[in-house]
Amino acid sequence: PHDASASRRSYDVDALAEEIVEKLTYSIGKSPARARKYDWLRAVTLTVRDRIIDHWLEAEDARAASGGKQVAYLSMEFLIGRLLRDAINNLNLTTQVAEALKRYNVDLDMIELLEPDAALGNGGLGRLAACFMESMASVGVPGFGYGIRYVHGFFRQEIADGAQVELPENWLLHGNPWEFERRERSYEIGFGGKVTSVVGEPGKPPRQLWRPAERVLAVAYDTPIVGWRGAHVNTLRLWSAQALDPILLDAFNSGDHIGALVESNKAEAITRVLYPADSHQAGQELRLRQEFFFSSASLQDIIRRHLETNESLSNLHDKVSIQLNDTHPAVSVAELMRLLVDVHGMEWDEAWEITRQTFSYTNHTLLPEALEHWPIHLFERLLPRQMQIIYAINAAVIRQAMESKGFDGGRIAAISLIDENNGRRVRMGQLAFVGSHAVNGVSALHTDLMKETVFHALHELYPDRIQNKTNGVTPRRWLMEANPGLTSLLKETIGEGFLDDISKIRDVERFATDAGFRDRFAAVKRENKARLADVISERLAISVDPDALFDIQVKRIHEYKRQFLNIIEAVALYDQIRSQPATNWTPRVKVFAGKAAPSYLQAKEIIHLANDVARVINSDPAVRDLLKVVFIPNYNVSLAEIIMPAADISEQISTAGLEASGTGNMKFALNGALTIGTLDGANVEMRDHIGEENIFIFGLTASEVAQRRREGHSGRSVIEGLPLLRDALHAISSGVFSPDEPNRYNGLVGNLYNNDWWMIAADFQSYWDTQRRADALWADPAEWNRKAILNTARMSWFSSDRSIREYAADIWRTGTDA
Ligand code: 26Y
Repeated sequence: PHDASASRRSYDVDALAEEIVEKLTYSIGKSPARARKYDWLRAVTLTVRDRIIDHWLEAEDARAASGGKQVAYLSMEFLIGRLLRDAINNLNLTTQVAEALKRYNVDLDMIELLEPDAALGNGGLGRLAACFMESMASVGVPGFGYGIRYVHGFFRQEIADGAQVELPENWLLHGNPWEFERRERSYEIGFGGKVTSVVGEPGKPPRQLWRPAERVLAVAYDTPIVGWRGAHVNTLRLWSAQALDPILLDAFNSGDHIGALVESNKAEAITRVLYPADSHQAGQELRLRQEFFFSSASLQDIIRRHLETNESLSNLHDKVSIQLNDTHPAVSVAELMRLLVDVHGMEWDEAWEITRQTFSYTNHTLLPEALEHWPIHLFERLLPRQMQIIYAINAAVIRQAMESKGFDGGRIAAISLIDENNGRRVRMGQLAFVGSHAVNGVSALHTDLMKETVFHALHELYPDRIQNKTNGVTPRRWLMEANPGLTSLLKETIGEGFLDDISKIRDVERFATDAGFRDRFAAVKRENKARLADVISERLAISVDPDALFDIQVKRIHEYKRQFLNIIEAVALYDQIRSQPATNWTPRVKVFAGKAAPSYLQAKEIIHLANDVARVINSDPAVRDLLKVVFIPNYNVSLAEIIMPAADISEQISTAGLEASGTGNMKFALNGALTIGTLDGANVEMRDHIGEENIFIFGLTASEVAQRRREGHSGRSVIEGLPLLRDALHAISSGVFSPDEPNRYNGLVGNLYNNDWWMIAADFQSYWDTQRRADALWADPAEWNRKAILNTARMSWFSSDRSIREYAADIWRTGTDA
């Protein structure tokens, strides 16, 4: 491993202390005596940043000199969270910075908490992009992340009278010390207008020229991403939209003061706010503008950088690999073709070959409602030349399918880039697929299902294109930084090797039967639970007992993730505790957190129900603290860092076949929680690694779900045969938890009777039984802790370092350090 001392700036405490005050004085203009805590945060950030910059510039030089291949990771979302602790940890500076600050009576932990959470993403997909950026820098894959610099990230959630309220998020309010504006990296992005044919050289086809009606400027903001031990620094380049003319002076001078600003407002609207939906395509024009804006800017930047050191674009695919994070940047396929053919004069066939060799595409969902498709008329109006190119690609693909594989009728319709059934739409999944040399799913099960469902026909046409790349999470943020207690215990027990090579964490397996170690492991967990209990007490004024079983479900709220199933189980348990007070119930705290898309009404009802149920159960003296239900508002990366280490049970209970992978499941298990889950997404592979005796699996499998749906399953007969479930549902729908509006949950409950699309009724008994098995295990702490330790010991494969090495070897064909 590289050593951070290669840096020009000193790492010793005296130097750090001196420099922090220097920043305070000359960059912020405050004396230590007058500095407020935010000033200290800024001063520390700038001091740490300098140490990253040294490595950053070295990495840039090395990269330019080597002329090696780079990765461009294109993603609409980067859910990075706070950066200071991550940077300090990866530079191995934690003790020194804390020590330096102590000289001024400033507490590093307190300062770190002041940093705003960069929430430029919705959930799993955005957080995965952030873990991947960190892992690329840690394993030595030279790469750029390309995305959007949203002024407002994911909304802040408050709960008022039990219901979700969305408030604007403002992470840039106090400025962002991590970013560098790069005015020289600006590109024009067009929208609308016309395409004209220009007669070319003799013997050559006419060239198409796009004359956009509107143009905006994309300006780059760079954030350095430092890897473990400072070995590498990569760049996260986020684009901000600006008007070419900040003000229309003619309009202003003639008295139209508002009109003078219309264009700049319209331009800047593109990067103003993150769309908060992760499961339903809204189909709005602004979203398509965002997608094209950052795709085109990134491609123009990639081309410009390429031409700085290469003579032509004919070797582009040897020098850069572009990963499309879902279909959000899929318009890039058409835009790269336009740039190569129209702007740089390349022949179509060569351009197509280079395009396909350059792109690869990751699919993150099979849910039909989340697949992107754009109405032709909208696409054509906004991106007329790209639409022509898509038609041309489509014609070529269809011709090839007919000639080489004899496709006709249904299979042509299935592979077509144009959906003819729903008012003619461009299918972004098909575009990304045909424009890529590799297409991947994010868990083994998900990849298999991709081949069988959405991409069945395309898989038949291109049988070698789909491959699996199971997700992972970075152990730096999700173990070392989130769980310093466990990290110290591991260091003392198995040495420090696992910090550089997480697979060595397996060495702790042999301590699972060591009673002394088990007690220390349990003590760390208890401390982490006490920390979460403090947060719950501060934010909600609810007291929970750190010795109770902490049963936690945190993730976006969605019907398929089945928070409803979990809540019904809580209600049934409540019912049982009341009716059988003499039973030896396991004290449990059920914790929920997560945001609903603002327009997703059922998801919002589920949040409301969780809060209603919590209020009633927590205030019922008959429960005697045997059950508490807590909904913690405003789930984000920083809250997750507190929650993951504090769980005894991790709820991963999606309807089988619908959760592409999950990554929260990995964070929990790495921190020693036992999973209760379905055979869905990466849970399947987690079971294989952890051992089926150390994970609680329940419920229908993906193929059983598909079968039930084919048979027209409905919940009614199931519910009527299960009094426990029936009574719980009756309580919910009769207003026990919503006396102010007794019918509030009629719709939610009615859906289970009439349809049960998400198999909540179908899986209830199995879920209930499995929870009671967990209760029984809890009664044997030695055994529980043994299994928890085995979870931590056996999760290393789910490191994003492993995922990135697989991408690098099989898709990008770039090197890594190790
Ligand atoms: C098109 C728009 C509505 C949209 C926006 C965001 C559609 C989807 C998304 C985000 C999807 C997402 O976060 N998917 C999750 O990706 C994770 C990383 O691969 C998976 O672990 C997780 O199972 C999947 O739901």
